[in-house]
Amino acid sequence: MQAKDILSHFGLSQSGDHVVRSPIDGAEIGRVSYDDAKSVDAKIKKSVDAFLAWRNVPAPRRGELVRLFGEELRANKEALGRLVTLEAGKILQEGLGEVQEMIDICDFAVGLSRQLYGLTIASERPGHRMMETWHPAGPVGIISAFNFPVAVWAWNAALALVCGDSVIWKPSEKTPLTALATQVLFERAVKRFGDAPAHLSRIVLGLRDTGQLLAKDHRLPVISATGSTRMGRELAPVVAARFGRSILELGGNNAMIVAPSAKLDLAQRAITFAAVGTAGQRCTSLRRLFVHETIYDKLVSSLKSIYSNLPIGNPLEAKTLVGPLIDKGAFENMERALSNARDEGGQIAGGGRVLENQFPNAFYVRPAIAEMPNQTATVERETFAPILYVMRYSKFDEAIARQNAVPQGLSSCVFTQDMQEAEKFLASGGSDCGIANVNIGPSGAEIGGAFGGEKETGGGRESGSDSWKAYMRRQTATINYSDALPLAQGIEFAV
Ligand code: UN1
Repeated sequence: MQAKDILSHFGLSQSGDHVVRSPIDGAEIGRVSYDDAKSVDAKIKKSVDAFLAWRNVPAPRRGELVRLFGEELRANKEALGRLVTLEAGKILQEGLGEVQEMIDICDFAVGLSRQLYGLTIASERPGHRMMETWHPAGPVGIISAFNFPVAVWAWNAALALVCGDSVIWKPSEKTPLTALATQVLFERAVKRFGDAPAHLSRIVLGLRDTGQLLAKDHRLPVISATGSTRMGRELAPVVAARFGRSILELGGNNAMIVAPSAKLDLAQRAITFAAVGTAGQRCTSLRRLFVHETIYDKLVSSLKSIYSNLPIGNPLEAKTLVGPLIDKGAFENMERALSNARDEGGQIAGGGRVLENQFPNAFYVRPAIAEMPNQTATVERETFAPILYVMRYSKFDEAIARQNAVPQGLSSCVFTQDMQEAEKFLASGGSDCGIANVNIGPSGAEIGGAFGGEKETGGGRESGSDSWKAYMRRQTATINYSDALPLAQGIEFAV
């Protein structure tokens, strides 16, 4: 199925002033029109109206809408997964996996719609009862990135919808078509549901300034934004200035420690998937590898041989494991990082553009391994490309300290069979990241856990566990069923 067929499968028009190009070959795959401040304002107004009606629908009934949406996703997994591949350039297996991640979060949210539990709290006063109730927060603004063009929206939207919120989505300007296709599936679910308010989910298209319009708007009490740390730094103060709540999922600089006892065959596979999968363009991609000095040569030489045989090419072809970078800017960033790493004493294997003749308007690269003398300034920065910085270590505690010594704090992992090391890694003095794994790579998290990280990663949590609480407002209620009016803290106030 070509882009044209997929777009007509979703009934999407192909007109508009802005051309959308596939990173696979640089060809035009669609056109869209951008919103302006006036249309964004009108859409936010409609989101507010939708919220006011939706918040009164019982939560399990709201779950039914998300269940129907999950059914639409199941029925269209292949088409939407392919569109993800065409528009974002990730291999088809990962495009399909992304849609599966949407389906999974829908299932999770349906269950959650019957479990929005609050606490009952013991009151210190006689004849009183205290309780905590979670109420819908309001319309939620969702700003998403190109690399997970639909799954990350779904993490937010599926939870927000069962929590009684409406959603308004600004997808990356690099991937608007997958967003529009998702919206079509959502509208089908709304139709089958019957009596949901109109405009429960809206899309606004545009560049950074469109995201800023959402960030600024006091009618959106929650803004969930995924992207670079630079983006978060611009956006968070704008939301904070109006006392809005941000859920931030920003840059990562994820590490793996490989200890002497590690099962190297598993570690190698985990490293390769995490470092070169999605062409190194996941926020959870593996970027830093700390290898114990006794196994360093063995592991690094086998990684180099795996890297030299990686199938790089068209992500729609089944044998491909590494697709293109998203655009020229991404390629230039990779080149710059490699040249800086070289200047800092790094030994680089791989890197550079490939398949230039076959795809002159696309940017395929050979993933790179950069053996670094230490954790230099370049290693401390997140470069959204398949570069793996490798360093040796001698003491486990020192490896943990170096892992933590970067500004970002998203994902981390250790490969070890030594229980003491594994437990140390997970203990309070261990990894400082939001995600810490043992004998699993840093990427490819399941939806059931809370997803996000600390420090420059932004501190937000999305997806599983109790992340849903960020989409609701908490109300503490105290009820007096006595005939007296005792004051808390024993205060006497006779009138
Ligand atoms: C992202 O790159 O923004 O854990 C999200 C993972 C995926 C999500 C990544 N489930 O790698």
